[in-house]
Amino acid sequence: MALERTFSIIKPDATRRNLTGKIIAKFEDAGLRVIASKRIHMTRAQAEGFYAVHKERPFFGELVEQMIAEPVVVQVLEGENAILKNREIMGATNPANADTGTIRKEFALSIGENSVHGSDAPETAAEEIKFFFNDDEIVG
Ligand code: DAT
Ligand code: MG
Repeated sequence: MALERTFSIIKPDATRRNLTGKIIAKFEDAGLRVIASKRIHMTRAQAEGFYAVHKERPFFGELVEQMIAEPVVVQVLEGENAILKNREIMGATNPANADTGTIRKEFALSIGENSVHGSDAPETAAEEIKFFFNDDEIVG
């Protein structure tokens, strides 16, 4: 399979606890390369736009509040089968269901404060990368 790109966010619950390096190490150890990275404090409009697919869900308000509470680190990860591989490294959405060794098992506080976001499919990966990065910020 050719190299693939996916989009990742290290969420506020993780940046607040200074876990950025430990999380990036998990990506790198699994063979994913960080080819774009920046620390930003998301605006409410950005968080609402990014998570628009969830806007009818009961947890939407809480999700937006959590995403804008502290800075985040947005990244593009590249590697073989990067989208699926990243989802495996992240673990299940609810940390109670996440496998041993995954980021969410080790670090997540709850289903909402679950430390990382990762794209779920090629189409969403492309959209999410574009949402936060210009082409010249990505150095593959
Ligand atoms: P994932 O982040 O694993 O792709 P998702 O796309 O279903 O999960 O949901 C996006 C985020 O919304 C998730 O990371 C945390 C939050 N969320 C999802 N389900 C939730 C729930 N039942 N209660 C609170 N927050 C939830
Ligand atoms: Mg999702």
